[in-house]
This record gives sequence, C-alpha cells and structure tokens, in this order.
Amino acid sequence: MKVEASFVRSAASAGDLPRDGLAEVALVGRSNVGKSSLLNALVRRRIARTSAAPGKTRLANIYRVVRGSGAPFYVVDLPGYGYARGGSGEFEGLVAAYFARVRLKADTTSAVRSVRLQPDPAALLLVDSRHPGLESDLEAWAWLRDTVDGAAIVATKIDKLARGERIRALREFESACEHSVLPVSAVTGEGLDELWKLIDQLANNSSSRKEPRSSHNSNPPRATARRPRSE
Ligand SMILES: Nc1nc2c(ncn2[C@@H]2O[C@H](COP(=O)(O)OP(=O)(O)OP(=O)(O)O)[C@@H](O)[C@H]2O)c(=O)[nH]1
Ligand SMILES: [Mg+2]
Repeated sequence: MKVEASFVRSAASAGDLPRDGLAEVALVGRSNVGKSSLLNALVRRRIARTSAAPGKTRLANIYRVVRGSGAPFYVVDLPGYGYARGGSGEFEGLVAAYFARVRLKADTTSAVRSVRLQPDPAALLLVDSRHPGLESDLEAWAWLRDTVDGAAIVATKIDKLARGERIRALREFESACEHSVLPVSAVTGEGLDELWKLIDQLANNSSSRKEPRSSHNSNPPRATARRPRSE
C-alpha cells in the first residue's frame, strides 16, 4: 500500500503542536529504543534522523502520514526518556506537555475550548525487546495506560534476539505490563504489517473520539482503552 509521509515541523513547546483536528499517534520510549528508525521503516523513507548516540530527538518531530486511501494523521516522534538528567523514567518537559493536552480536556473553561477540538493523541510505547521489565518502561506504561485513551506496546529490535530468547522476552514483557506486546524490527521489517493495523486502529479511534463513530468502524480496538482505576 502506498504511504506518503512528510515532515511538518519540530515542536519545542505545546504551542507548536497540531491544532487542526487530525488524529495523532505519538511514539514514546526510552532514548535509543528505535522510535525514529521505526517511523522510517513504516513509511519506507529516511524521513526521521536516527543515531546510535542516545538523545538524538530532543524536540517533538511531527510528520503527516497518509496510507492508501486512509485519512491523513500525524505521527509525533517524541523525545526519548531516560536520557535527560535525572531521567528515571519520568516524563519530562515536552513529553509531559504533549500529553497534558489530554488532561486539559477535563477542564471546561472557555480558555481551553480551542484545545478541546483536537482529538486525544494515541500512544505507542516502544520498548527494547532485549530489556524486558525496565522500571522506566513500566512507569511509562502505567502512566500512559491511565492517561491516554488508546495506547499499545511495541517491542523493537526483535531481530537482535534468537528464537528462544524472543519467546522468553515477550513473555516477560507481557507479564510485567499485563498487556500484549507486538514484536517488530525496523531492520528486517518483521511485524510492520501488524503495526500498521494497530496504527490504523489507534488513528481511527483517535479521530472518532471527536466525530461520531461511523458504522463501518465498529470493531473493538486491540489497543488499551483507558483503564478504570478499579481494575
Ligand atoms: N538491529 C536493530 N537496530 C535498530 C532497530 N531500530 C533501531 N535500531 C538502531 O538503534 C539505534 C537508535 O535508533 P533511533 O531510531 O535513533 O532511536 P530513537 O528511539 O529515535 O532515539 P532518540 O531519538 O535518541 O530518542 C540506531 O543505531 C538504530 O540503527 C531495529 O529494529 N533493529
Ligand atoms: Mg529519535
């Protein structure tokens, strides 16, 4: 399927983030986990800068993506956590501001009415398949799952694990996160078709939170909806 992707801009603060109502899927994860590489693999172009040195992406880089005849949406490549000073897994600065827009929606004052027009961003949490159960990833997942309406977990660099290791690692991830984890590789392309399906769901759900859900889109999402506190 044809994929068109273009760089929109780098956002240094919440004011630079999209406000035109298109769906957004954010890539969240530790520095060096492979966020930018995965985006490049998905759109089959080196659109995002990658580096072996962690902390390459310090701004939120926004890309507009159209796949086949689907609706356009944004992919937001967020700065990695766990690299900045004291980064113990807490979301810092721009990442917190990005998702804070979700929380603003609870506010009904006229000052935030323009923000309310933007659909909730969905999030893909990327974890390195070689390192299951890192505290910073678990903290990030706990936070996302309580804060973001559509969130899913993707295990990157699966090509680096032998068959037995990958089964063990995925099992560890799934038991630590209590959620399914999709293994992918930006190098071999493994898992990318499944990831596109997941992204389509997240993007469609994101936009349908703003518009009434259309009848052809009634499948339940595989991604996690916000977890009730009592669960
Ligand atoms: N073998 C393998 N290497 C990968 C894969 N994905 C990324 N890498 C490598 O991992 C390193 C980091 O990749 P990036 O895509 O820059 O990581 P990032 O998460 O965007 O990093 P920051 O921008 O620093 O947050 C690079 O050396 C990539 O080549 C993968 O699927 N397989
Ligand atoms: Mg990056």
